[in-house]
Amino acid sequence: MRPIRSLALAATSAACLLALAACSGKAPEAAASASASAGAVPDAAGPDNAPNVSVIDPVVKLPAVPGNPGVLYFTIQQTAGKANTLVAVHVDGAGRAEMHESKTENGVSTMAPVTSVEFSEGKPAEFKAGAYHVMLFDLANTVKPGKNVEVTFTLANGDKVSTFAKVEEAGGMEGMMDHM
Ligand SMILES: [Cu+2]
Repeated sequence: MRPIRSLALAATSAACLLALAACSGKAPEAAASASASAGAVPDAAGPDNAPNVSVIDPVVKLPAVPGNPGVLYFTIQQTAGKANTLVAVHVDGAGRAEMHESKTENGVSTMAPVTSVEFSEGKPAEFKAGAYHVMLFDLANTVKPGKNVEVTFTLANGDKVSTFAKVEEAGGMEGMMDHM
């Protein structure tokens, strides 16, 4: 009989693989239907500033294993005006950036892409471990610890916010999984 500990470990890695598969795949139907503003096409030529909106503590966490996706954490907030919806994030040096939401049910962590995240005055959207996060695929090798990369946030109304995120190393195995 196998020790319980190795079984638990096996289960953990299976969940991890499943999560990674979800990351690289297409958005599940459930996630795609969640957004009311999914049909809104941001104006790419819109102004490069969203009034009253700011991004706090943006940080890119590199994957523990090169080639795996990295992750971007930040908080987006506003100080006045109508509620806003974040619909896209661009990170210099990442081939693709996807907004995801992590959930833990019955002790199993999963994540799925989301197309929009709302925030409003007094209700910032927090992108952090175990919650919303931005998954970064195809990271260029110029994205290194200690560097800053430009990050652009696009809102549903076409406004954009640009800032720089500092790049940090992942903390080993836990680092690789902590965005879940
Ligand atoms: Cu993810």
